[in-house]
Amino acid sequence: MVLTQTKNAIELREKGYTVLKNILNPELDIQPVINENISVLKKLIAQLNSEGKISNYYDGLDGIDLLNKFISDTGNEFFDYFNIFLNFHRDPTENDAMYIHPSMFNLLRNDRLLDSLEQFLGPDIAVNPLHITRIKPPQKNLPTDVKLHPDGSISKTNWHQDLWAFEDSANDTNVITVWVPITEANEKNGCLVVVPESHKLGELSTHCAPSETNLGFKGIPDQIVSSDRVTLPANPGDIIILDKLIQHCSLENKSDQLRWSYDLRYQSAHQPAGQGIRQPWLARSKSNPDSVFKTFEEWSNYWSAIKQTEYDNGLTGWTRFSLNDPLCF
Ligand SMILES: O=C(O)CCC(=O)C(=O)O
Repeated sequence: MVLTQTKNAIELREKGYTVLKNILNPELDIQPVINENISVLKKLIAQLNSEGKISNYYDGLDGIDLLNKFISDTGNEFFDYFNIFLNFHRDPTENDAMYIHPSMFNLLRNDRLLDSLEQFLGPDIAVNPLHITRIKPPQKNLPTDVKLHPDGSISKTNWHQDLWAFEDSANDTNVITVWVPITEANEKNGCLVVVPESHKLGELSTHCAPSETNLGFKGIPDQIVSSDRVTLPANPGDIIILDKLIQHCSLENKSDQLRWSYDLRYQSAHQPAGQGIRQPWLARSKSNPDSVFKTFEEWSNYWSAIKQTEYDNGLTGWTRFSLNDPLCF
């Protein structure tokens, strides 16, 4: 398939990233996601109090302030309730939480978003199941263990290339990261940083695994990342597209505000997702419109089936660490 050679498509190919301004409508597309997360959070707070797991009703706090305080207090303990990723770092259990709610399904197949992605992927667009929530309170408010071992979900994200999180089968898949800010992201509160053109090396750099002495996601050692680094501030409504091989990270949140984003992944349809048994699902198809997920129930059932299969069969991780690299010790 020949893709349109737009300015952004050329920039993505040449630099490994491109920023698209004002794609989403903050009121129509983003506010519903915020509202829904807050209502999920309020129910969770009531539930955790009734189960005796926390003893704080957060009276007097609402909206993003409530989310900020809750994540600051609880760290990653209950983060999965907000995560659009089903964690595979441990044996799956029946109780594993994930954020499966209608506003997220609506965001994933938002027409304004998909229209803007056709220039990179063509008219048949599938959602790759590797999508992640980042809700990052000010670093100074985080629990000490998170400060010491950033995990990327609620604290800074270390250097990495996204292909690291895919199986070999996806090496040739046309998959892109679509980074969607829910709150403003800037240099103070922890925006993305990229090394332009680092995708052109065409291969994975050393990625260090967490160890007993150094927990959390370690990624590419800072000393082998080029100093030619570009920060990418973004506003709600903008999206940032990343090549699967570009080296990138995010800065620490040194502000007093919450920094919140989603990194979604989309791919050309009918190519391997590289995510174990998790298959891509069609968000848009001009050639086969009947096979597109149209309802929230389809998406919810898709994740229930994945969860059940992984629960029944167990899981092996597929991230690609350079286990014996001396830089990692
Ligand atoms: O938002 C972040 O902290 C990191 C996002 C990221 O690594 C990605 O989009 O691949």
